[in-house]
Amino acid sequence: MRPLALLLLLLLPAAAVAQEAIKPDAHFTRTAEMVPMRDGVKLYTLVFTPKKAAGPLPIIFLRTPYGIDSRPAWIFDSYFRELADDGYIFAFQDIRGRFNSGGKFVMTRPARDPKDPKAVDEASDTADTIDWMLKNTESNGRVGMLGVSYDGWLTAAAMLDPHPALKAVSPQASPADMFLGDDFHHHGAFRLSYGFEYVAMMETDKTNSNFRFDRKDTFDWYLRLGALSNVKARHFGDRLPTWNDFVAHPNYDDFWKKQSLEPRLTRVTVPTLNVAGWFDQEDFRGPLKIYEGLEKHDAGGNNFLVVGPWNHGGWGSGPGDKLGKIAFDSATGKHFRKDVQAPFFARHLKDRGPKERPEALMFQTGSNKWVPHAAWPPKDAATQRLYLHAGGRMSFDPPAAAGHDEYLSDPANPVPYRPRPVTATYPGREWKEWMVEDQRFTHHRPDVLSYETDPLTDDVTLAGSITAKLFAATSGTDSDWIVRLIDVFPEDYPDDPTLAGFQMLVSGEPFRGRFRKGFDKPEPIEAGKVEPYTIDLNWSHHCFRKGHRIMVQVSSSWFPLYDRNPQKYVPNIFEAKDSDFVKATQQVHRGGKTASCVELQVLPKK
Ligand code: PG9
Repeated sequence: MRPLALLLLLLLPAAAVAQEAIKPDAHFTRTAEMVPMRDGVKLYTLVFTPKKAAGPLPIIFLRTPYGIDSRPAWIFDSYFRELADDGYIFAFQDIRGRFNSGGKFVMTRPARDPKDPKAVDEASDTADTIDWMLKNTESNGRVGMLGVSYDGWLTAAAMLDPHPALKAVSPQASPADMFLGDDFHHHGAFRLSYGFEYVAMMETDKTNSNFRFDRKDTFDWYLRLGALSNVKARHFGDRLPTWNDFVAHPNYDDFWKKQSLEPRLTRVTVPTLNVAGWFDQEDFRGPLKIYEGLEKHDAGGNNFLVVGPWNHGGWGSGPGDKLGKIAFDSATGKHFRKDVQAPFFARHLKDRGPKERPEALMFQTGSNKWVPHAAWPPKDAATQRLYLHAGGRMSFDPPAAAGHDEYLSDPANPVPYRPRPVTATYPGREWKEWMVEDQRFTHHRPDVLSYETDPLTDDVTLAGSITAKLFAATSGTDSDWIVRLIDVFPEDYPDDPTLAGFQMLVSGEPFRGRFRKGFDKPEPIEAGKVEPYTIDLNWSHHCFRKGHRIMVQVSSSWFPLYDRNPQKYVPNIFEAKDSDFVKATQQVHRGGKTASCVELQVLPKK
């Protein structure tokens, strides 16, 4: 920059340098339409066409169940800012049965029967709307779709059965399978607080309505609620269809299998940018499984993955330089929106910008850097086992002798998943940040086993899957096993003294013991019998720095994130009675033929 220009810039008031806000009414011509679908139902759709468009533009299309009228006010200055600067027609739609649209809402509606010409689903509604937009807007004939979570799932549904004009998609934080992972269950354990509060929000009426708790601490509220059978009796009756489905389908039956995206990931239809956040409290497994499923069919090299240090949708607004107390040393969200998301759509909808992009652009937590990978998981990552030892120790060497540790799991006093008070999910900030809470609040609870390594003498960098292999026994006839992998910061931490000794959650997952032979085959556990349990803790790209310790915590409840296991086998936990909940003595075995461990995919040392 020339010295005079630099001087002028320095003299300008800060506000004048800041980006000019996009005012939807000033920048765009807005039209509101009721767009007819093939079955006659009409969907409320807003179209924003830039007033200063030089020629036909592509369309960016977002569909949502959360109401579109309030979106434009904020989205053009955050999630869509760089796209708006590039120039697109933007279309937003309330899906069937929500807000101003007609028809009936069905939670994550299964794909339609292709043999039934009258059938509709989210892909057909998308296709009918794209048809309408091609006829009613001055577009260049190309459409891109993106969205976070439910909006991401709608994008994925459209991608699996695409309209020919759909040329690029970015499903972001989309659930893939609601029984195995994502919003409603993880490995068969029911996500109580989220499932309850989300269903109340979505199905009480056509708009978003938050459940009114009469206690600030929902930990206490859910504990007083007791057995899940009390939900209908005291609160929902039979009014909320998705709650009725939870009760009617406690196992991985066709109801769940039919709505899973995983069996349908058999071809890459259009260039696909999959996006996930390492600290996503709702849908982390989904986007990874969508990427992994599509990748098996990606001969054309059109399927990509980006994972950043974000909570659910955290890349959509703000700088993304921090989450809770954990700093990331750069504006990761801004970088994603400007240098990844906008160029992806510009390439496929406008033939502009670089053709090449990394197969997997992964933010390495712990070392705080973006790492482009040619394959994910990287080919040189090798499996290493961290074994549980006596005295709360953990090591890459197996123990010399066998033994076990035990604790009493009491459903009347479950382990909280975040420090109390556990405020309601909606609205609230705490839900968005609990995954970066210091895990010391459960360390040394008598019903939580903790194992940790010595301080590491070198960095240990995970790149790929984490799998806990527990050998465990219960005095009950059903049991949950929850495993958390934790990065323990050094006690002397001059980089940020407030993080001295901090226990940072890298990954955590439950496993409902009754499903050890298959999620569709629940079976009682034989009391006292040591059995193997394999718990998938998903992918990670975390660097445990030299001087840190690796910790594992094992427990049998994580409440009210997950419902409590009665610990006595009942055919359907949603119909359990309060009297079915019993204490159980839990054993975790180590060494010998029952050496519990965590398998980690680790990068070779540099
Ligand atoms: N996690 C939410 C969700 C997605 C899909 C189905 C049910 C819930 C969301 O944030 O949209």
